[in-house]
Parts: sequence; C-alpha cells; structure tokens
Amino acid sequence: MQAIAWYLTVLIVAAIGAVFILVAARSQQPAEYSVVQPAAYRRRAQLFWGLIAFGVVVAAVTLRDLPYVRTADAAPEQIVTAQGFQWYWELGRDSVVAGQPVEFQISAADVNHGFGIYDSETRLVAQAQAMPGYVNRLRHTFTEPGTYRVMCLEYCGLAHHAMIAELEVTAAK
Ligand SMILES: [Cu+2]
Repeated sequence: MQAIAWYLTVLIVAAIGAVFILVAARSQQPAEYSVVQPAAYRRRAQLFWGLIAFGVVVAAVTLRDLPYVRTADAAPEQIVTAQGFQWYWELGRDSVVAGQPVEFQISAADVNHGFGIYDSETRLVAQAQAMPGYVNRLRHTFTEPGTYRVMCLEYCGLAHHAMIAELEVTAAK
C-alpha cells in the first residue's frame, strides 16, 4: 500500500511537472488575447464543474458508511494501554502474543501524538491518533513474531523523533 502511494505520488508530480514545462514552452509563442481568452474561460468552467462532480461522487462513495457503528463484540484478551507524553510512550505491557488480537487503548497526556506501530523493517503495520482526553481503540493481530517499535507519527515538539518504544511480539504457543 505504501509502495502504491509512493508510485502514485511520483506519477502525479511528474504529470504536474510536465504541465509546467509545456506551459513554459508555449509561452514563447505570442497569441492574441481575444483569441485565447474565450477558450481558456470555457476550459476553466469545465474544470470547475468537473471537479465539483468528482467531489460529489467521492463524498457519496466514501461517506456512505458514516457514522461507524461501534461493534458489540467483546474486547480481545490482550489489552495494551498506551499513553503518549512529550516525549516518550508509556505502554501497559511490552510483549504480546502473535496470532491473537490485541487491543491498544491509546491516549495522550499532553498534546496530540500519533501512535504508529512499525515492524522490524520499519514498515507501518497499524496506527491511530493519540489524543488527550480520549481513548482510541486500535485492534490488530500480529502475524509475525519479532521486535516492533512504536513511534510518534505526529510532530509534537522538539524531541518528537525520540518517542520510540519497543513491543515484543512472541510466537503463539
Ligand atoms: Cu510526535
């Protein structure tokens, strides 16, 4: 997923760059304003209404499931409380078992933090917002045992980068 996002970003940036180069190249040819203007205004109106229509479709498709229904199923047996501080994490426990669901109960003591769990190759496996005054529940089942790291995903001040905690995921018995 992160690879797709990366390639998509590169593609879009390249497309925007190509438009800039095209405009710069075309700007060398002089043209009469009265000839260029009506076509440009027409295209601008088309673009405007096209974007409006696109936005309506995206909103209709993506907002259909809201508000999310709270599932009534019981919380998993493995619960890890997690609280973000400037600038460290406090985890209720530092090891969980793979193959069984874990519920992280995430909050923050001071400012907003981002609770991100990374595997041993620094791939993001799960994340949720850590906010003062709220407990956000994040459920995740680890499939691979190993040493995972919790890092802050939201800039929260000087030592934001130092907010690293370790979580050991042990093999299912
Ligand atoms: Cu941070």
